[in-house]
Amino acid sequence: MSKVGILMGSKSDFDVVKPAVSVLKKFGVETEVRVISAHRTPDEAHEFAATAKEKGIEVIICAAGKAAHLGGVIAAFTTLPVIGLPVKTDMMGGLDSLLSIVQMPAGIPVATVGVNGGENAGLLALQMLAIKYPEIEKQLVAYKEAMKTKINNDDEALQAMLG
Ligand code: RP5
Repeated sequence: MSKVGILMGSKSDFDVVKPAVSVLKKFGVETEVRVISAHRTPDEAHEFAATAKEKGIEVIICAAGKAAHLGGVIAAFTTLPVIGLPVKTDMMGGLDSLLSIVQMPAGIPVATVGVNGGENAGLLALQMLAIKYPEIEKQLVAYKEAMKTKINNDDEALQAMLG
């Protein structure tokens, strides 16, 4: 059974994290969801990253806001893929979080989704897992097919409305 670690720098990030947890659960992937901060609980961040692989975690999502160093710090201590999820902030609309996460120095990549992009963080983790798990790949194909149907139906309805 595949497993994804989902970390957030503060409990206040949880609303942004929820869609990632939901989509992973929907696809039958186990999650370990934790509040761990790069700055406030650095020892726990190190411990989590250093032991994630032996606990069966295959991808780690890190949500953080402001000076959002969680993803980078976790990526420093593991070879597992890390997905950064920037959290929207009052002061700068999340641009601070986005740049803190995406602008990693060469050698420590953090795959970064958009500001408050919780669902995409979950889906990207699923796409990574799908390389190894055919049952996840199958569900992703169905997910994309459903999306396509919805957009085509919306387009048809719009054409009908506009005459
Ligand atoms: C970051 O600071 C957290 O990821 C959060 O987005 C932000 C604010 O944290 P709180 O002050 O709400 O705990 O570390």
